[in-house]
Amino acid sequence: MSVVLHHHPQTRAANVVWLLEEVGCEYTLEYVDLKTGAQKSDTFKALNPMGKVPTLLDGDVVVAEVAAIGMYLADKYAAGRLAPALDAPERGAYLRWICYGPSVIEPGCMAKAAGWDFKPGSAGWGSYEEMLATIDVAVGEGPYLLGEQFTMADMLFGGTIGWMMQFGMLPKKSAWEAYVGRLEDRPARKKAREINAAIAAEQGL
Ligand SMILES: N[C@@H](CCC(=O)N[C@@H](CS)C(=O)NCC(=O)O)C(=O)O
Repeated sequence: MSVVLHHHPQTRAANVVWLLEEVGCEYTLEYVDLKTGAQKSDTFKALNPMGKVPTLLDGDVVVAEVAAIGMYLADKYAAGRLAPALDAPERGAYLRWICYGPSVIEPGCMAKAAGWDFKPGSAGWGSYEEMLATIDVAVGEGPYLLGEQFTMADMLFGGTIGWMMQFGMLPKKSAWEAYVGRLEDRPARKKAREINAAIAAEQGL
């Protein structure tokens, strides 16, 4: 088995277990003990100099950053099913919403929560209010970001807004909760939760 996810069940890596379950490739999980600082060891930093999980290995290929891991897995193991074809018109929206999570929602929510002083016109994540309006457009009528087709973009974008609503960094709008609820109901999502919970229990977390 060549796919190995360097993982901790109480981090962003937990979401990657869901991505792997949806993609359906074989994989193993390698527990990274954040408490002992294993993520900052020389061995781990040789894979990911940021010293962060998730970090995924597929044979000799190393992929870090949740969004990159999701795009990689969908293109390699679920092309046409979880990722639109390279020449499909849906590819534009697909890539846009995948990038929107880490490049706008995450820093935008962090800036708001931490009370950062910045110029929205100069910061890549812009104003919080415009971000909320854009999330409204993305979620739209649903059921998924691309309409009827569930894709990797839903796991990445939906995972991010679900997490942010849970931690009070985004408002709990009913349309957004209904969208995230549809994602939570997916069997692969439920299986990933069980896997993460079992590892957390095993590790005494
Ligand atoms: N931008 C990264 C963020 C990864 C990240 O922040 N991971 C955290 C856990 S959620 C981590 O490994 N923290 C341990 C540390 O920095 O020491 C991604 O999207 O994968």
